[in-house]
Amino acid sequence: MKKKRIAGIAAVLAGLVGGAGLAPASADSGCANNQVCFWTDINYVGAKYGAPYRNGYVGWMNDQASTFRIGWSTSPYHYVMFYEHANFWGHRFYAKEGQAFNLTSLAFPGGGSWNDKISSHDEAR
Ligand SMILES: [Ca+2]
Repeated sequence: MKKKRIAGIAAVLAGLVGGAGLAPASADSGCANNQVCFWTDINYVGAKYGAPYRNGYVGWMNDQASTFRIGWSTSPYHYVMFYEHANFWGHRFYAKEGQAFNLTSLAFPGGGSWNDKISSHDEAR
């Protein structure tokens, strides 16, 4: 029951920020300019979340992201720094516009992967 409710909220939010609507998740692997996009499962599957490069808290996507893609930048900032905790704190890594990763493939300091860990992200040069 709880799972169902969360999925419903996710779909509404995805529609608001990314225009994802109710299209099949696997058909929506893109990310708009100046946005960072996350999916709850690897390979762009599951619920999608999008936000501007600078985002102090990823909201309902907190500790749930398994894939990300960085949309192209139209500002002087062409990189995104991802953080373990909210408000740009904790372990971090950066990636460039246009890049996409399965977070299960990205090593986390001290062991494991970055899967289900990202809580905030910020623009960088
Ligand atoms: Ca986290």
